[in-house]
Amino acid sequence: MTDEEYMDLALHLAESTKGQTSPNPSVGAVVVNNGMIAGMGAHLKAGEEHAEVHALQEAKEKAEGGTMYVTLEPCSHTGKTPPCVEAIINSGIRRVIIATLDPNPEVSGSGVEKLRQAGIEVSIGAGKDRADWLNRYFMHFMKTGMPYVTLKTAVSLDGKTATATGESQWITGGESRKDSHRLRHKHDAILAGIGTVLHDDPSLTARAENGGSQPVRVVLDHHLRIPLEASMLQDEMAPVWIFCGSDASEEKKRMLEQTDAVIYQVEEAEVHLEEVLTILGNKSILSVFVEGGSEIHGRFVEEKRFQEFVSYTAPVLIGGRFAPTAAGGEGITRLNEAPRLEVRSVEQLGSDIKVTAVRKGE
Ligand code: AOF
Ligand code: ZN
Repeated sequence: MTDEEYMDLALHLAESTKGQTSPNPSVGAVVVNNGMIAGMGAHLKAGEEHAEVHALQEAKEKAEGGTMYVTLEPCSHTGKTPPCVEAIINSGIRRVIIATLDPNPEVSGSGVEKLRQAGIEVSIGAGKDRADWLNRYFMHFMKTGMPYVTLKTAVSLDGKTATATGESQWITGGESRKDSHRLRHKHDAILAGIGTVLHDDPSLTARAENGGSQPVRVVLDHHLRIPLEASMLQDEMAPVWIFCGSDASEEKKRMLEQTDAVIYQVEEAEVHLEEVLTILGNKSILSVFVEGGSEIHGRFVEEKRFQEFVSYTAPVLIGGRFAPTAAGGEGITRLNEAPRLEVRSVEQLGSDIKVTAVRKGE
């Protein structure tokens, strides 16, 4: 197998753990000696062994003189686990092929430096685009301290998220819905506005076919209008964090706290996105999946506080001046100020079309 093929395998290992390692990145490693795979590993959970350590444990003495393919620069610091570079140096590995550097300020280049100082041949960049894409939430968070925001919408071919009377279930088909459950599992939090909660009573849980992790459910609710009977306050499936403004009722706050919901009350009457995202970042939420509705999406778009947009478009036409579109609110008035995106992928899911696009320069 070629270097590219071994790195491809390491990337596969890493990609398959997406959604379970946060706040750590997803990382895969493969140890090869004399054209044979001696060990493979992936980081499975924050606090547990890193990918390199798993791969070296499997390779044992066969690591000596071998090559390691790893999707992220090996760490050089002692976090919850000891530095991987030491384990690599002690194993006798001679060559390390790294897909991309670790932006964590505790590592960032020093992993490579330590390996080189120990006389190990290091090369960087094979599979970089895929490795950066895979860990885009982690990379963004490490650079900005803010969560990576994905806006998700399900629309008709004419861009409507509901009929003028508010009917929205279901515009897109089963395949799209399954896919969006997989996307929920990959994020640390799902965010919705109170309008959506009052209208749909969504559970906001991730129900992927084979299970998966449950993101925190975040609701923006200036005046604490969420009913105590809301599904998400009853099901105990995942934490519920509610952001409200300064004039929210103390009594309602207490009643909600009895349901185990966590209330974040901000100092102003309105809850601002920047504050919400800052608080979420401080709580180690690296990624937020915004599931609307239209007004909430409008705010994220107007403020340009998002990195990615995922749309599921169904071949149905709704029409109607008052039927909501993917992003409501006031909208952008000048076209030259509209956020421009770059399409990463277009897929057909059943009879729907999924488009994944990222903001330019992100
Ligand atoms: C690696 N291999 O598999 C992972 C790395 O608290 P710790 O010890 O788990 O360290 C977490 C940091 O280590 C994390 O922020 C990131 O910089 C790096 N993750 N590094 O060499 C791995 N998961
Ligand atoms: Zn490590």
